[in-house]
Amino acid sequence: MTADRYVPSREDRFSFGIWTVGWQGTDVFGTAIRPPMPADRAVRKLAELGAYGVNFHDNDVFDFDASPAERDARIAAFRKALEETGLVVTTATTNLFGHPMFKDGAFTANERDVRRFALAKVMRNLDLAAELGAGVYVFWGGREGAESGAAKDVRVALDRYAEGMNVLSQYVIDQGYDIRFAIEPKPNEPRGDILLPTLGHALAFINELEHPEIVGVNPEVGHEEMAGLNYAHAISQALWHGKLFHIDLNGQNGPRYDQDLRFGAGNGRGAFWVVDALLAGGYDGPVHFDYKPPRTEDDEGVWASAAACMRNYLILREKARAFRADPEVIAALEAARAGELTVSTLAPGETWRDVRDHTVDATALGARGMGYEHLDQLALEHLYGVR
Ligand SMILES: [Mn+2]
Repeated sequence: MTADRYVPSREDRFSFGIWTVGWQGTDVFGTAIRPPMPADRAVRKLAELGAYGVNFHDNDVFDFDASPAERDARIAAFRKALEETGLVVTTATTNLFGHPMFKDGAFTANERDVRRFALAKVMRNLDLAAELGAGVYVFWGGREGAESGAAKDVRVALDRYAEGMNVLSQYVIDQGYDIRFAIEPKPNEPRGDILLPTLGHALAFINELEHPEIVGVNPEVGHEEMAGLNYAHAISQALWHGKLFHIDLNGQNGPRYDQDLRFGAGNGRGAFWVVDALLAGGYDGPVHFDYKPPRTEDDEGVWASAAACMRNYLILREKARAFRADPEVIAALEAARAGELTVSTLAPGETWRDVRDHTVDATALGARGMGYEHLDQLALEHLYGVR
């Protein structure tokens, strides 16, 4: 049976947000269709399926208004499940979007008290994240944005956003925590327009921070594809900047609402190039899934979809490796002069003076095809399973 090749192991470093399998299915048009899932149950089930780690929001583990005793009890149960299963906490984050107080954002809320409380909430969960061994702390600012033009001065809001990130960077440094931050861009939903809407916006913003060295990005497949962008290109650029601290893999069918399909569903061809880009780029963080089991699924369907995320990654990894090893692909890449791109445009020691008067046979260059259709067809045939 070929199926055995796609069974995940801890070495594959697959991780899930607790909120993914724990999503109760509440959406804009309907109420919850699945019961709440305690974080410790999610940990145990994910461990059974072959996952390596988890990511959590503070309020995935305990409620926003939990008493100190309730908070301690829920954290203890979570920690016990981690210890008993050997699953690690790779990543943590803060829920700065669920409570009504965050309706106008957290770090960029017009109301100063909301901003000050948001910083406190993050610091408190950073302590827990450090205690549980998380190496990355994600910032998804889904409520940082606006629906109307006059609601928020974007330049001032970015001042406050940067201020928040700077205060929290200083906190991590002063506490001696071995934690790096990862900003997760998203163009819209829940806000009409979210600040830092794409990977490019986030990378530029990071350069303006006081401690850019500890801040990177956590791009999500669906969030880039909602904006019509190419996720494989996004993560490749993040790797180029040395900023791909974390990834959120899932599935999306083009520009529409955030679908959060299981990885490999939706844009399957895009998913193939995502895995290829991760393998080529040497990404060494957790292979993290941030998806939502659709509302059509019961508990069994939840675990089937979680298992499918990992299985699809392993299938695509095998296909990407086979594609790169295929002698016909290697020949097609050569025919497309793909390797020539690695040769610098100027030779060592040359300056603009050496190319200022460079001449070419423009007609011959213009007439020469690149052979990309043949190359892409080979990729599709690997993906379609006929090679
Ligand atoms: Mn999403």
